[in-house]
Amino acid sequence: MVLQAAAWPCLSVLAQTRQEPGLREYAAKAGLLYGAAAAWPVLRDDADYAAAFARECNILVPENVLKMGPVQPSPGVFRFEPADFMADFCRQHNMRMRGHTLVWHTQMWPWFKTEVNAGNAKKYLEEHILTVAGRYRGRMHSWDVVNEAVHPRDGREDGLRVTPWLELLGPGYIELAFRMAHSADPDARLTYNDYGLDYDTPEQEAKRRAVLRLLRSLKERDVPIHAFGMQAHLDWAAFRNFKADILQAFFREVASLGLEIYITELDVADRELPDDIAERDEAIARVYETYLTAALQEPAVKAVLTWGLTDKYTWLAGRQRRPSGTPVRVLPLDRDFQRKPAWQAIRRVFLAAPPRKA
Ligand code: 9MR
Repeated sequence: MVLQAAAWPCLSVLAQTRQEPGLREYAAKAGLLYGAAAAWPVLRDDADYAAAFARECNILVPENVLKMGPVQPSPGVFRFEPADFMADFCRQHNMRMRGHTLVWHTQMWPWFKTEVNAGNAKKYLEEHILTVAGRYRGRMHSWDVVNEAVHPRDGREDGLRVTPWLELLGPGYIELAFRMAHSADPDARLTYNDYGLDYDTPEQEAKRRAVLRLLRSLKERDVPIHAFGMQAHLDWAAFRNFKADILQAFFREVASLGLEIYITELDVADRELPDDIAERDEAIARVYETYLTAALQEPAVKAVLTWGLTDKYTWLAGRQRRPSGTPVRVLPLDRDFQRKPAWQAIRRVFLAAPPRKA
């Protein structure tokens, strides 16, 4: 029988799958979870994308659909269909799910400014958390309860970011959110998640200190918090400021508080790299490998998630557009779902990682 040309791409994906297990298997062997942020409605509508998730990931996090605005577009009206779809997808493909995120100052309720005030903010926040975390009770591996609440540049002594929540409820909104999330889903590992903590610069050092101070104060008050989420949005050019021992010392301090650590939003911006694809892919892969090798020396690191799986769908396409206009190449799979040097780099790191208990 002569195969039609159109059948070949399909066969090559099949061959690739047969030959080489997905990252989820390499991660599992090391006692780790590997996964990625999933876009909606792409996961429902793009079968190749869905197949790539099933093949590569044993944990998935919705990129946007569980944030405050998307999930509660009007007061008391919740839109769960996209996240429900993802939860079913996870169950079908034997993967865990993370929730992102119950409290953030971005992608807020569109009705926030007209409805919420100092008198009702606590009630709205509590109801939101109880409803959203309650919906997935028992089904979430972990929840980003509060996202990006630290920002020393805002000038507060405690390093907290000045957000509408802080202004309406004071710094106690963080503790309140964790307590509500715990009562809504006692099995989920409750996580504080933040960015801008990767490099050896004075600004990031100040932020690391402020994050540690927040985590310590939550633990001291017996707040139910179980993990710290290190977003790890990296950038090839900025990576010259990376020092493995600084990262490891920070992780040691976080772990000494009894917290697990998840790498939650890893990607590597390629804006300042030349267009040549082989050169660019190698440079990006080196950043993945260097960063993850350092991170996984810390036994408290239990999960690695990239912020997207394929260059076809990544927030960096809009946010870090390349000067020449060529498409970004920042994630483990290319736009045709083929594995890139970054994928190989992650595989090597998982193979070499000191084994840990899952
Ligand atoms: O990837 C997300 C993008 O689609 C949204 O437009 C954006 C809104 O601010 O949020 C992006 O995800 C962010 C995540 O929720 C929190 N950490 C930073 C991520 C990248 O901006």
